[in-house]
Amino acid sequence: MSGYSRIKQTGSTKFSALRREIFSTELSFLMEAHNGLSARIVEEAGFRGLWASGLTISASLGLRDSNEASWTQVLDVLEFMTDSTSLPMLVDGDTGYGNFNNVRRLVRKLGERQIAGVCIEDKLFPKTNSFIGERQPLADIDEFCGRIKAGKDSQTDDEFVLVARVEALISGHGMDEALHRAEAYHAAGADAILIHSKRADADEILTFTERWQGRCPLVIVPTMYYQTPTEAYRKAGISTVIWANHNLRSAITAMRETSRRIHDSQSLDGTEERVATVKDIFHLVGNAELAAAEKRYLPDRATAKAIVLAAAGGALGELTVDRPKCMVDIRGQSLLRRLVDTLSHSGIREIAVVRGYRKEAVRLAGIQTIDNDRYQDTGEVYSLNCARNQIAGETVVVYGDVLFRDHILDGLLTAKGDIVLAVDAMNAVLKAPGYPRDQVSADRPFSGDYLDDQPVHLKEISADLTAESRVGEWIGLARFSALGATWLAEEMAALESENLLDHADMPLLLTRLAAKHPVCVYYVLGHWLDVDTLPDLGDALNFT
Ligand code: SPV
Ligand code: MG
Repeated sequence: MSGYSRIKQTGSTKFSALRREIFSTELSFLMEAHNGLSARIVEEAGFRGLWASGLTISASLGLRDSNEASWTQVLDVLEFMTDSTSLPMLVDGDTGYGNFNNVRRLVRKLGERQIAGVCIEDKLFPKTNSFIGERQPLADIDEFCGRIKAGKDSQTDDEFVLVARVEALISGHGMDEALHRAEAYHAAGADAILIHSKRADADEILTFTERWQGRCPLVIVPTMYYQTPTEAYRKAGISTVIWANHNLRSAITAMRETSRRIHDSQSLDGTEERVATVKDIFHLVGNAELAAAEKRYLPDRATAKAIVLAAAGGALGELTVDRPKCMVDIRGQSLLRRLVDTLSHSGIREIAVVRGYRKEAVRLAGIQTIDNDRYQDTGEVYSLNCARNQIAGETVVVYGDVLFRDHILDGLLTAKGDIVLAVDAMNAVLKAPGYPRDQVSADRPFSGDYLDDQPVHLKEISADLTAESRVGEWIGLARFSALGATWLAEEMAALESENLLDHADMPLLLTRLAAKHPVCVYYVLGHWLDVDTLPDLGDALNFT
């Protein structure tokens, strides 16, 4: 009985996909969505098209279906929706937000976003929902035909679908007026007619369909006559059914129940198994794609992990009575928190902190803790050995009481070598009285020459080097490649077999490594500090 030609579409754009649904010989279904997430859920359920409902988009913004949201605010929501699915979308364009001129701009902007079609209704701006009140005024037929023509003339794609919605039955103007209007809208260029009804049965819709005689596809919204079997629409030759608001309505029911239960029980018990999992959210928004993209685009060094040595007691008097040095507060943040932030900025997410003294005070989101319960009679290497299960793959080892600028770690992570130590070559440091214990001697001093990129190799770290042999101070930060990490583990095993593990310090360990393997020096000039004394703490306060 259909008079319009039911074209076989072969294109693969969203425009052609919606046109295919509207013009196909089968009954099609468009399911309501009101944001990106619900659009995804509609696609997941197997629907082939979306209805971007004016009522539910407004309601999800906490607004009435009365054009309270501006059309560009709606457009923003539509963009999220279309970006989050591959489905074509028929947009509820209400009255077109004004006259022909507003419709032109709306259709152009939808087309630019690959939004496949719009439905405009023959009422007046600002619109009122069809199910509110009686005898809402209708647009003048010729004026509305102008909106349709302007819309069709503005489409950016030949297959864009413009549906004209006839409100004559809803407004009590009768069947003849509805048919007369539909005919005029079809003649003005509408691709399809949405014939709306608010009766509890489908009688007037089926009568209209019979009298329409298939001049162009018919779209219906059976919200009020929901008990009619779908088969009746199929038999009548209706093109498309819109399930107009049921995702939002089901979400309201579920959210109300959940809020009430949690409010009343002051607990999540009994709720967890009734709601979607957090994992489900990750799945719906496509976290797997992001993880794959990270592998493709982020540098490999993002996988390095860090071991922070923070087991020793502090020597900062009052400040370290109830906590180790790394947890001393510096302008509202502990030293450890600042160190962890610096590590994270360089892409290091897996951070193990070896704690001992006042271990209960070492608490921080994003770290794993490892205990050295013998911290009182063991040294740094023993602590490091407590984390031996973490020493595999690229590993950064750092003292828990140092602070350094991001660029030092970034440079260390990209420096060549399987074991690389950050060494401060500042003259002032070299000449300081009471020169610190981690003095470094190497095969070449810092040259400062732009063209000098020859590797520098560690000879020794010790508290006791001659002024001539010192090239700098190890800042307490070292990087081991996967291979370097195996050398490190081997050397700790060697110390253990020689009964030296308990009391060895990092300078001894690194010096022994340098005797067997290349240990590279990465020179830095200041921009770091360690906190050993109260004056150091004063410096740290200024290190923002
Ligand atoms: C909508 O979903 O916003 C509609 C359909 O326009 S109805 O609410 O039935 O008018
Ligand atoms: Mg609407």
